[in-house]
Amino acid sequence: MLRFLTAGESHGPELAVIIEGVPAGYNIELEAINRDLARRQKGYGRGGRMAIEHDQVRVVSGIRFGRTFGSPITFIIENQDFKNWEKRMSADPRDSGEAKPVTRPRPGHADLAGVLKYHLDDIREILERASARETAARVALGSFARQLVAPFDISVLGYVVGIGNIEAAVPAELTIEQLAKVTEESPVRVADADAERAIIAEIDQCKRQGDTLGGIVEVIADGLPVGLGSHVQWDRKLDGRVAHALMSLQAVKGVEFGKGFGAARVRGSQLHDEIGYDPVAKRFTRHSNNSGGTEGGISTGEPLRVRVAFKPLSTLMRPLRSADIKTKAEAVGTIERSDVCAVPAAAVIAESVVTFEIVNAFLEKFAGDSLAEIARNYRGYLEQLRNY
Ligand code: EPS
Repeated sequence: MLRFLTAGESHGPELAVIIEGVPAGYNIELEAINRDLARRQKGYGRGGRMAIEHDQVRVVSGIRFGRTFGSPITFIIENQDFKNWEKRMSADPRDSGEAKPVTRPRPGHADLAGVLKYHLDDIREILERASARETAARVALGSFARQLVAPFDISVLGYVVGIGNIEAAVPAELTIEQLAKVTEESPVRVADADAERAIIAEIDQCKRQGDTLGGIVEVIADGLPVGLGSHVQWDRKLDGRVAHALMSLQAVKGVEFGKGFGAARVRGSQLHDEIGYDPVAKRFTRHSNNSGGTEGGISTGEPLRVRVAFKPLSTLMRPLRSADIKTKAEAVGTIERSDVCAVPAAAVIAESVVTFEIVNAFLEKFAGDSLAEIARNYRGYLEQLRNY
């Protein structure tokens, strides 16, 4: 199984991700990772920072001549903005007088809980790491992980199904490839032109009013074999692992699979996905996918479908009431440069973390130290299913 850690502050010199447990023998296309990093930087409603950054991975370990060989992989992503922050984010104690401390916590951000917990007197030491800048490292990770299942025809896509109170329709007839193409062309990653116009107008209005917007993202994973994850232990359940990964993203407030909260409002007879058998394909089939692709924490072989709710960003240009951490006087939250709406980027980020969890469950099931061994285990399992 893969393990990873990210490191880096939003205005520090670079972000890093170390990935351990990587099998040998995979050709890795760094340009594909850079393409996903560029997708994360797009989206209507972002602030000035994205014009400064040009996220690209630099490999410092684990890839030789374009191929993995079992060693831990380290990717570095440079923060171009660091040159504007060198003194204020310096590791050198002699620069400590260079930065005015941030003392007015923003409601909704990690600011206040963070300084109290870590006993700090400058909110910057919390906000730098709490920042969603960290998600660039997670997208590099997810995009790398995607390449580990590319030989097995698994595809994962994240897109937007609503921003604020505007819902975007998802045409049912579209294949996942078509949906990917349509949403990639949309500045707000939706597949509904009317909703796109309304969302852009809403973002513009929010910007004028110094406010922010959240939204809902859907991630679909197609091509999963039945049997990823397990019912036998709490921390092996696939949906639990995916939910944990999604809840760990900045600004996430809710996660639901398939019918999700709606499942609680209908009768069992209206919900559960009835079972059939296709003798030609020699596989069990389902008449619906209300479960969202898992039963008992195990993939059913139907597409995994999960929705994620992102709250509106907590940095407001017309700030909310707060209290200064130094003087304890009434104040308003600090104004930092920020985005009005980052939900289109969040779709790429959610796609990345779901990809990572699926790949990890895949590598757990078909474990091997090399691509050749994993492919053999995968083919053998498919054969076993056909002969069941
Ligand atoms: C963020 C605030 C903004 C965003 C940032 C997340 O940063 P800055 O204050 O430098 O403008 O741009 O997002 C990114 C840097 C990114 O790469 O997505 C925050 O407070 O979370």
